[in-house]
Amino acid sequence: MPRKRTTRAQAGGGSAKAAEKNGARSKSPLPKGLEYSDLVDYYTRLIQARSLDERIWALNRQGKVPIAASSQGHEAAQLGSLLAAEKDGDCFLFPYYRDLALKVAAGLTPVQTMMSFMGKAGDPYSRGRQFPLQGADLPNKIIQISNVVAAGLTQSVGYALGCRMAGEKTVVLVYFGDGATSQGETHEAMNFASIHKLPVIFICENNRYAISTPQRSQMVIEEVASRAAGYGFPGFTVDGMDLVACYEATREAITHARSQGPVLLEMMVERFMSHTTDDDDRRYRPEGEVERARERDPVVTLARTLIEEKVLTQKQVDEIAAAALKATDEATDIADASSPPDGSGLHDSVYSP
Ligand SMILES: Cc1ncc(C[n+]2csc(CCOP(=O)(O)OP(=O)(O)O)c2C)c(N)n1
Ligand SMILES: [Mg+2]
Repeated sequence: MPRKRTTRAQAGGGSAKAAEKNGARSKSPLPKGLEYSDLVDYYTRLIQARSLDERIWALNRQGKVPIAASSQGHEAAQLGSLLAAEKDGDCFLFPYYRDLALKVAAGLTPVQTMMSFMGKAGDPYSRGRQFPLQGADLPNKIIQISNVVAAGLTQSVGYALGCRMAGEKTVVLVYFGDGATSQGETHEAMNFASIHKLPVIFICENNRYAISTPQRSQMVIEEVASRAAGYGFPGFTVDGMDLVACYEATREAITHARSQGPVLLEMMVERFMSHTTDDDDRRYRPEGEVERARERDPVVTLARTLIEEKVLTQKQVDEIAAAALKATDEATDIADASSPPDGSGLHDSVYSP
């Protein structure tokens, strides 16, 4: 059974220009195809996503956002894999409800994000008619039809088959949680994709919880990645708190998927917040668990490394945070002042045979 664990140190940056200006030097060489300017760019996207995520949680407590699932702690997995997909240039994404950072980094603007979470007509996914960020964002090559756990896996496999039939070389990345692997649809999707050698990368963001159910109550195996052997394709376990490791694993998986068929990547992440804004994880998580997990927060570790590597100064890191906060403030005000859907488009985008 192929397995891989990555322990390499992270590296990151602030703005591409800043990386050049500070004379970035590489203590630990970056993997193939990766430049410091990429890490600088993705660090900046990560900070924007985190800023929006934190604001959304606060707006829920003010009664302005009905419900939200946070990606805090999952960002390195989401952005590392996206970086590989963007560099490839021909990938399509099927995220799940916890992939706010992925969607923001893929091109969703702060204003569009806030429109969606506040249920306003400016939501590009469903025009404020569904759960936040649920529907499709085709300009950014994203489909997430529903929050039904594991439903995205079969849909993504069908999409990959469609691409194959159309003669396209697209690789599909589908994201899901550890709990989703207990669903029958996961088996159906993986088995079908393997039989037809479809170009699908199954990305499990394993935070070891399905709401309040811990992993040990979902499966007796330690690694979800080991399930791939049962379907006859490779599976790897990756440190999902390490953006570079996730980039590297996904880059290799894209090459494999396009030429030989599916890959399962299990990215070990930490869920910093409760399951959703409706949940209180203090009722079921051991005391201190989240605090310990936060020591591996990619926001902190990436900033620390890029400063140590002299890619950025502390001042530049602070400027990135300030710019993100400003964009979040402006987007909040714009979305707050805008209108909900007025009902006239009720039948738009609804399937009619
Ligand atoms: C088919 C189905 N069953 C149950 C639910 C309720 N539900 C929503 S999220 C969730 C837990 C999923 O956990 P996991 O897949 O590990 O993802 P995570 O939220 O941890 O990222 C459940 C049971 C659902 N949405 N769909
Ligand atoms: Mg989970």
